[in-house]
Amino acid sequence: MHKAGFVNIIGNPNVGKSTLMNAFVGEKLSIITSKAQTTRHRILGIVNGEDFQIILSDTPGIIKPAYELQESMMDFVKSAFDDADVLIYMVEIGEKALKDDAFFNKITNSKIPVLLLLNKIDMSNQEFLEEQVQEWSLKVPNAEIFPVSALEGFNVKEVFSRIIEILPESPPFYPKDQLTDKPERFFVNETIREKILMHYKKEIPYAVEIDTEEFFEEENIIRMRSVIMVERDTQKGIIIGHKGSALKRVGIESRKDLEKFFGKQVHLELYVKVNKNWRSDQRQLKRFGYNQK
Ligand SMILES: Nc1nc2c(ncn2[C@@H]2O[C@H](COP(=O)(O)OP(=O)(O)O)[C@@H](O)[C@H]2O)c(=O)[nH]1
Ligand SMILES: [Mg+2]
Repeated sequence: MHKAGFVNIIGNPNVGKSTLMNAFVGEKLSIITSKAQTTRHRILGIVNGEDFQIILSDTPGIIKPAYELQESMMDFVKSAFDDADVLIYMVEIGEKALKDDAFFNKITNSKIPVLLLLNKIDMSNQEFLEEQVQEWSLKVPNAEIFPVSALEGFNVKEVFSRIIEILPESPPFYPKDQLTDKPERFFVNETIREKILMHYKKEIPYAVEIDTEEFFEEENIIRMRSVIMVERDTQKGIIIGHKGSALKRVGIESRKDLEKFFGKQVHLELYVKVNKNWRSDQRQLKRFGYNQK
């Protein structure tokens, strides 16, 4: 008997959704930072076994959209309800509730099995943990609750086993050697964006989109050229930094990560371009892989 299905991870920003997905897949498919809105897309991570295939989706954290890009991000979250066989609703220790009632009601009324993962328990104590489990079991009575630490891998295996139990009988949806639905260039873009989230402040990371124009694999090296797009001239200056030092750091750190990810030497050329208001431009958003409508 072969089991397969879709397991979709949703929750507030910054609760550890991407960390969990990477822990399951065993690869860094989703970038992780301590900032909200690190994840902008719905990313599939496929875990293959002899007699199962789990297709996980990592989604952006749930927010009230303020501009077109964020609306498209929330469409990715909505789509995660449509095809799920299992919903993972992730919350973190001490968190109150989803800020969005509509999403919250969808979870509590879900016909699909819901696993509520109470994450970051490495930062808690037993007493508070028990209190929290109690509280969540009242709030989401249709869920099975698992206290976990996605970062330290605590209880992650148990969740994994439970998912396999619940999954329907089905042939695989993807070839058994496939790890994700995203092309190689996507991971180049995301790696660079992670460094920008890490090293620049305030609105800068939110004004940035990456476009990898060239990805050319030779026998011993992969050559890439990527554009860092910003919305204004002043942002361009900040990205580049004094004598190019800030941009250089982004390049060096990205290249190191990409060499690890692809298992090959990487040559990465970066440049910065102003692209006014790309975040509110439907046509451009589409080109960058947002807007699924
Ligand atoms: N202490 C602790 N931190 C975690 C855990 N899981 C994730 N984090 C941290 O929480 C932050 C947000 O993680 P991320 O996976 O990007 O959250 P997402 O926005 O829900 O995808 C990062 O700084 C992670 O290192 C955990 O189990 N314990
Ligand atoms: Mg994320």
